[in-house]
Amino acid sequence: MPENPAHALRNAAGKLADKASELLEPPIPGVPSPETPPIEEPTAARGPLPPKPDQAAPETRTPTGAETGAPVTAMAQQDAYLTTAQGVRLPDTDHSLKAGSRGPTLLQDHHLREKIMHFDHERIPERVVHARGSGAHGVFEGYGSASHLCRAAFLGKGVETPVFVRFSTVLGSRGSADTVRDTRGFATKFYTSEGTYDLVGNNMPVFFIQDGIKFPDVIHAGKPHPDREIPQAQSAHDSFWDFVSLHTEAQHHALWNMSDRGIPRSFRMMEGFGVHTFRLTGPDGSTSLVKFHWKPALGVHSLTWEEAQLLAGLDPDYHRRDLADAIEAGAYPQWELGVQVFPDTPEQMFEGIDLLDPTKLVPEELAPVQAIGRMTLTANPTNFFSETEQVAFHTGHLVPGIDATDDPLLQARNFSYLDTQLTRLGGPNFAQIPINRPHAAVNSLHRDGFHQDAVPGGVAPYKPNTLDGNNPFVAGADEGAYIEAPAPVEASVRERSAPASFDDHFSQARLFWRSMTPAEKEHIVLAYTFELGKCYEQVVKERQLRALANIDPVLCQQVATGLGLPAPEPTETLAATGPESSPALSQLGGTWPADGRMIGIVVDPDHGLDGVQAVRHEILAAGMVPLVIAPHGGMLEGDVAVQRTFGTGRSVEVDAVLLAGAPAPAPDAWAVRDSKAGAAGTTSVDPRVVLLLDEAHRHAKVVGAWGAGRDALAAAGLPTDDPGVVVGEDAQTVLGEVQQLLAQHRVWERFPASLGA
Ligand code: HDE
Repeated sequence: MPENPAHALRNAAGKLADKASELLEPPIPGVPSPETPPIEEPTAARGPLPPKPDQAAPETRTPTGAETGAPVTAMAQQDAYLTTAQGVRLPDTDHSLKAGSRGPTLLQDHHLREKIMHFDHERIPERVVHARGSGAHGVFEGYGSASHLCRAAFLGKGVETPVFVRFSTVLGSRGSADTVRDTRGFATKFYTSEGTYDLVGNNMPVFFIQDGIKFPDVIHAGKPHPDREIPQAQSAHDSFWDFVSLHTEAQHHALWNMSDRGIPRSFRMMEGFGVHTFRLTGPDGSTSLVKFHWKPALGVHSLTWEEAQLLAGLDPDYHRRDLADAIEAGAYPQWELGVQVFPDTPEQMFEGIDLLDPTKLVPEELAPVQAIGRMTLTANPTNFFSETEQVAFHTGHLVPGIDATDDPLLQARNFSYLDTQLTRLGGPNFAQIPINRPHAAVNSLHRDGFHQDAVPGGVAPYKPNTLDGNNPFVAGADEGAYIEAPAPVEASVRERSAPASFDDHFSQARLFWRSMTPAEKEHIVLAYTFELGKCYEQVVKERQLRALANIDPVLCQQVATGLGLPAPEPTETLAATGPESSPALSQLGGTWPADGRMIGIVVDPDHGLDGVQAVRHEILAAGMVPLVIAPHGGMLEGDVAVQRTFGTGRSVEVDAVLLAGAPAPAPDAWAVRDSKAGAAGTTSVDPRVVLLLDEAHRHAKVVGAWGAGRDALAAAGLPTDDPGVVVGEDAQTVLGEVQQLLAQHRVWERFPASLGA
């Protein structure tokens, strides 16, 4: 694992920590500035502050990919003084130029004009889908295990390739909440030595449609209703369910969205999938078909639906913050890239599954995922707009050895992703924006256009030529040329149709349902009942119930009961192709590292901080983040900073709760001030602590208590012998047990299920 530059730099510079105690432990993530700011406005001129140690920026390459050797700060602000965009120093930026201090503003005020002109044009169109996203820099290291399958250099053993990753939701606008129920985008840009490769995937292995021509339909159905423009960032509305109940090939993906996969705990805890089948070419020219998988080192984990809804209000940036904080704290997220490999046969089928149908997955039990490399995200962007907003992915950004297949959805994507950048990034030169610049030499014959950053030489931007010495030359395979795999195309006629193998819309949805554990099934029932319950039209609900009947009678019956409607009979044979179930589709049953998890510590400063300081150190040392929750803000004994008060904190922000005391109701524990306080005065412990414990328990989180903390448990009525409630004599022992339980993500025994396995 690479050294955490955040910690190294901070300790070396000694700038951040202005207290000796902070030097002894990693800092709490979320620091806004690389220096502790003074209380008064600084007046002595000095240069721009350096980026924060956890941040990286695009490499300083020329628009045509050459290394410049300049520091990344060369692309940021220069000099100590405020200037115009032309570099002219300015004496004042607070007053416009007026005819007298009370007179009208003068048209000649060049600074006012330029400042407001630029501000007026700060926005670019948000992405039509995946508008809400978060990015990070990292590195990919090839294992070499795919080198016989694929000649791409970046998959070679030990080859390290810089990457930029953008995670996203699909439906919401740029400012929408992170924790909505939706598919998540998982797009990776590999800056390889042979040109840029983009793997533009999702956190679900299947898609709503089999042909790209339906994409505007499914997105129009999922986006807010065009008349009132509600609801934002969700599928719980009539038009979405109207569409998917009519267009039943969408049922499999819709079921994934209704599962816990639709509400991830963290971007760091999501799988990624390339969805389509791709064709790889090996060094000997042989080809194979593959599906790409990203496997997270931390396992796949989700929020509960109630947590997701509360967080959408309490911390709409929950996933963005989690990713940035984890990287800042040195808990670098990691994934293994893997492939399922299939023979490249003329029919492009595997075990009866059509590999060109993006509504189908191949169960891992039939084709295991073989690891081919590892990605580690090591740095946050320096500037959101320049990097996360301006990054432009494209399924057609391929490198030698990786090729598209005839999946009709992928074919349409190969048109779309270039097209969209023309309006989003303002022209055809978006590859020259720093975050999009290749790390391989560029010598195209493209010229001019909006935002041309390169200065092309020569007089002959055409081929063949003699005036520029015939440069650039075409390459052969030996010189690294991208050569399409010569895949045969079946003799056929032009027609608007789909193959018969695309007609099966239910068998894999059924496979997914059957592969869920009882707790996961319960969550799916709740999700459908919630979403359909939000629909206005009864016919939409009835039609969707018909689709559920074709997936599973129990699922259909449970949702119908919740909606107060009769459960219809299936119209299709309830058969699953392939295995009865695929255990790999379930999220439960393993143990995983708890890196970057938030541990809430409830303290009672009036009665001493029993073991709190030591436990904070241990949590930080274990790569997790302590969150001290106290009756009031400020610094407590031993320089323990309060991060949340009972008034400002909420259980959903933490993965586990530690009770280091049993604080009495604080002075603000009045319903009129903080309605969370409810009926204050009914317990000896602050009612917000009782609520926090009630919620944490309800969401099957681990709760630990020692010393007086045990009284808080009693006040909340939590039995000490309940699963996942840890009681001990001292903080260390309790933390140890809590950490072990956290490895399963939740205390699943606390979710008894009514549905059988
Ligand atoms: Fe996309 N998709 N998509 N998509 N998609 C975009 O490209 C599109 C599809 C995915 O973080 C857009 O630059 C069409 C499947 C991700 O910047 C746009 C079709 C999958 C991202 C576009 C699909 C995806 C996008 C919007 C059907 C999963 C975010 C802005 C033919 C395998 C990338 C942009 C980022 C973004 C079109 C289907 C994933 C409009 C027409 C299937 C992760 O070009």
